[in-house]
Amino acid sequence: MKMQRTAVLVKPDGMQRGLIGEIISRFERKGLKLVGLKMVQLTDSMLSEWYTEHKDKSFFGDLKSFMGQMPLVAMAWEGIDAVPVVRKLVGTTLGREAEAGSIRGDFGMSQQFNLIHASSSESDAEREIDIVFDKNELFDYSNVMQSVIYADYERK
Ligand code: FUP
Repeated sequence: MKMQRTAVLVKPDGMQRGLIGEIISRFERKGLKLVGLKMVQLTDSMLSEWYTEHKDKSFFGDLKSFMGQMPLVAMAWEGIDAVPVVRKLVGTTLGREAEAGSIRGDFGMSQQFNLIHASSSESDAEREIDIVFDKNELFDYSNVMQSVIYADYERK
């Protein structure tokens, strides 16, 4: 049980399909706290850093041009165990197989066009947040909702 921040991108297909509000709404109603939000067009070098684990894969070039084609909505969300919590809400990579009830499971059919990115580990989250956000674009503030979302002992 650990307070974490995680990075989310609404991908080009999610942007084009008008899913920004739906995605934000799902994280809000879960009880996560929005600590960063911006629109950004990722450059090739930002994407090379972002997808460094896939740099030797055959789909690396395609993935980067897909992701760099237009501005995206980038977010940082905070909560206890936010990294795995957000991954669960997002669902597994391939939309056709993703669990019903998850974002990809409810809205997607594709592998590359899977609507949304969410960090897969705490270290990835730190790296990804750093790629997209300047320090002064990330916020620390108290949100009254947090006191009804977590018990006192969880917030310590
Ligand atoms: P995920 O963590 O679920 O976003 O997925 P991965 O890190 O496994 O893959 C990163 C992105 O590469 C996915 F969004 C989909 C894309 N991808 C392809 O386009 N082709 C492939 O063969 C595998 C992944």
